[in-house]
Amino acid sequence: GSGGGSGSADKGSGHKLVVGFSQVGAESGWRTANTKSVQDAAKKAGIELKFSDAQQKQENQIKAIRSFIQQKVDVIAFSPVVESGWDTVLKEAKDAHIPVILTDRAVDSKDESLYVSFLGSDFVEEGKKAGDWLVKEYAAATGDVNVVQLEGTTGSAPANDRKSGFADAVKGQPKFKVVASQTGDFTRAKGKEVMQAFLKSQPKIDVLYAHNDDMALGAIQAIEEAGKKPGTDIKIVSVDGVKDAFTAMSQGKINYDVECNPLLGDQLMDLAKKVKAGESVPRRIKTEEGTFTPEQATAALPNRQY
Ligand code: GYE
Repeated sequence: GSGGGSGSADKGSGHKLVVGFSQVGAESGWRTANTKSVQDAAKKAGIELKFSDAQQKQENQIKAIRSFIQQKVDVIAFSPVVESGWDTVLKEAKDAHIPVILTDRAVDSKDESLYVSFLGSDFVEEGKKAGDWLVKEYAAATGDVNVVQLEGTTGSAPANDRKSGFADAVKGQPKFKVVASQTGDFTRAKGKEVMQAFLKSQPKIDVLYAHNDDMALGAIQAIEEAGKKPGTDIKIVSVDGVKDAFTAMSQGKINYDVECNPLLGDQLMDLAKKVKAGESVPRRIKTEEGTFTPEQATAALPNRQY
């Protein structure tokens, strides 16, 4: 400001780092926690965040990225709703010399020069953990174990990878039968709706594998409304580890939860600063995460942040 000097941490350039961030949407508890983490971290780091919510639509993300390019932001960060179809817009960012950081979800672009780093979970690993639990849980079972799967957003990295990781873990064991598999778009409402349809069309469901907690929570409502006991009549394995799921676990309604950490904000802002300063950054930064049994979830519940 005039006469006062900046006195801030902007390293004498007088220019605050500007990051354009295109978020997927607000489809789940995980997403809400992720958005808050990114916004809080930007504030803390003294970074100006231009935030845009794509409402789960790729076309909105492409528009947002183009607008960030026009505004000449320093760095673009985004969580791609689906994996495919990004090359053109990422090339535009590259031509404008604006570095792009992928956060949370990946793209399938062959050209690795289109982004500098990818910060997020290993979704294949998460799917494997869910499948490993199933294999152990039913180690003694001799008959068929009928599984229904609620998939995440069609074409998204977590839906693709959680499906394939799970399939890998159970392959070679023909007793595990995925009898129905459909997208619930990572939302509670859709999770409930699709589970209702599964309950009508499937005479015997032993296990529900949900690609995220919100769909599992929606499915729990459908199961209860059908007069069945979630966690007992139908066992449930899910992914994320949000507070509402931990509450359901403490009530015996979810049997196992694979953690996916949404608190990526600080690492993302750190990356943005380094990229802008011309420092080299790792191409891939994986989030560390665990798994929760009902006992572990119940113990973690009082301190769970999201
Ligand atoms: O698991 C789900 C959200 O991309 C990891 O997106 C994220 C997923 C998360 O809607 O709840």
